[in-house]
Amino acid sequence: TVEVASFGEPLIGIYPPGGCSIADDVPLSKTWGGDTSNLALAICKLGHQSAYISRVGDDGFGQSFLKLWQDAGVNTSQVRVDQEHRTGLYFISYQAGKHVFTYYRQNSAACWISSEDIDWEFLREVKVLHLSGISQAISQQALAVSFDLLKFAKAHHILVSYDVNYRPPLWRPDIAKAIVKHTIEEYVDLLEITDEEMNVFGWGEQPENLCRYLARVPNLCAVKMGARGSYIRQGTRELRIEPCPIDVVDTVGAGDAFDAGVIAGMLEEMEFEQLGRFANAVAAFTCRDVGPLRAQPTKEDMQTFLETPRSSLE
Ligand code: KDG
Repeated sequence: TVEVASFGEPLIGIYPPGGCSIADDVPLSKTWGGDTSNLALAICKLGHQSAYISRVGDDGFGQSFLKLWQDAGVNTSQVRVDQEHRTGLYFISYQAGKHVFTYYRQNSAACWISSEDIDWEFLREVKVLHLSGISQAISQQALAVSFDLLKFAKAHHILVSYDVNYRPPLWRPDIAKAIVKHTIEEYVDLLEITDEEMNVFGWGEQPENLCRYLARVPNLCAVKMGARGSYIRQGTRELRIEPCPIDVVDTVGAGDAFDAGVIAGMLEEMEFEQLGRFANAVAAFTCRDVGPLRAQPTKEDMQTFLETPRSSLE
């Protein structure tokens, strides 16, 4: 049976060599991306079963996504092929040491998702539903589907994992804030957010503040702080996790991998501290190669990584 259903938009990513911009005269490479697709793939690599809920275009990119998911073991029974709209794209530029995304995703196949696409009987069996702010921001249809999914999850005691993943080009800040707040307060059990996003939404930069703000504290709050590590809170327990000592090649997809670590940790009923360290390490491991997928760890990778003494990693 499928343990995790992930809902959102898969995106083909086109990127220049490290440190370059798409404006430079350089050859570009292709990767598969999209936060929730990255998550579904990471869940399988960590030894769990996932399904993806979306639409792809009837084009080479859509076909390559279906093949990618099927080869990795992601259940694609909830992915529809849309005959009229294309698979979305994004370009990655590196500017001043940061990556900047340029989207070609307006009116993409995933924007046209409908609640009628979904086999609700199938969904009843899953343990965790994962989605993000991006899944809600891409279109009115996707937003409506997100709330149908959230309501269904609540009614059937399916755990909801939600990554804020705020992308300013996709929606107006006031609308984003209202929807993200409403989603968190009403539906979310596992919340994943970055310290930057907390700041943008006015919840301060200290992770401790977020939990104070929330009316109904989700079961677990995880704050991703990039090179400063992460923070998790569950009930009255809290933990700051130091960054793992690794050589960072590329951080794209690290946040998605972190979420997969949190979900896998929950499924494996890891103890609070162990779960935090595990998610933090899954994210770090993913930064060791280019793009969101190449360095996603397996369960065995994680065992070795977490058992290796720090000094031999440095
Ligand atoms: O987390 C990585 C994603 O941001 C990337 O794959 C692209 O999903 C993406 C988005 O919409 O920004």
